[in-house]
Amino acid sequence: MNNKMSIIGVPMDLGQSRRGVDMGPSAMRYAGAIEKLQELNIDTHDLGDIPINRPDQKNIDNDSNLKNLEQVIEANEKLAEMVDQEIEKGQFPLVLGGDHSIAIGSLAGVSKHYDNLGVIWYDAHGDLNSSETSPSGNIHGMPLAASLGIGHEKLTNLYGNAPKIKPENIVIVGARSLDPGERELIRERGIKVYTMHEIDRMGMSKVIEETIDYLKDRTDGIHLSLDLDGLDPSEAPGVGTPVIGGITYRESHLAMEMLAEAEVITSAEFVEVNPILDDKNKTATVAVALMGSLFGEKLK
Ligand code: 6HN
Ligand code: MN
Ligand code: MN
Ligand code: MN
Repeated sequence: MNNKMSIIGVPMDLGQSRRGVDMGPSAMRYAGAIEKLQELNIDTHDLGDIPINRPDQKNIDNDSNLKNLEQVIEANEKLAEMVDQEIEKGQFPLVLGGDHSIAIGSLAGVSKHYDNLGVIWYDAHGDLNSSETSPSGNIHGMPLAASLGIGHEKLTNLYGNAPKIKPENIVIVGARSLDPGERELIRERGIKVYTMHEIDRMGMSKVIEETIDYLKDRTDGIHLSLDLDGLDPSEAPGVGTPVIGGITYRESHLAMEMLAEAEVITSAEFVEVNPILDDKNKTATVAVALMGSLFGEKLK
């Protein structure tokens, strides 16, 4: 793996409705993210947090029903540019969220450097809604769709023309809460999904083995987008949209170790850590432990 890493914090909570997820980057730094990476002899540069402009008041786009659209776009443009620049300099970008709407910016920046970017979407949700299908108007439920070129034009064409990624280059792991519009899209576009049912039946080991086999030949880089709500809320309670019956910490640890061994991940983000909803920073601590596994703790 690339041994030079740039950490970019995105204290964003405008892509959903629960306050506190803007403190995710601080919570993960407090839990020792930077020290963990340095212990692994990774040359780590913490670039700090991207400034987020808050709207003065409740802010719902008249035409599309999207919440805080302008602010989410502005922050994601900054993030995309930073991610793009860091990769250009030869750095591995590690983005700390913030709600999952920031994946729009991460993927827009990363995709500048790949013709066939692969994406592992580790999440209880598909995040495949558009303004038409969204039950909430929350942009954090839309980043994967936006990156595919589906949804509001200002989100799909953010920092470069749509689409940023191809449906056949995506693998969703951990899904257990999919809205009707998301299910339709998954069927229509043939997106590969390992739901909790498959994880239960096959075991995480086989799921990740297949994921790597599937993505390895067809892609030229793989972005890991890890939403902490992919894990079970008993082990990662500090998330805004928990769903019971999730992935265990051990399964996640194994998944990260297998990805480390295969040396396939070229960029990553850890999102949806909300310390206000957490139990003694447990979720940020889990996130940092998983970073350790992903970046080769066992291999050193
Ligand atoms: N996340 N599918 C729901 C929605 O509002 O669109 C939940 C989305 C959750 C998004 O956890 O990143
Ligand atoms: Mn998500
Ligand atoms: Mn989620
Ligand atoms: Mn281990």
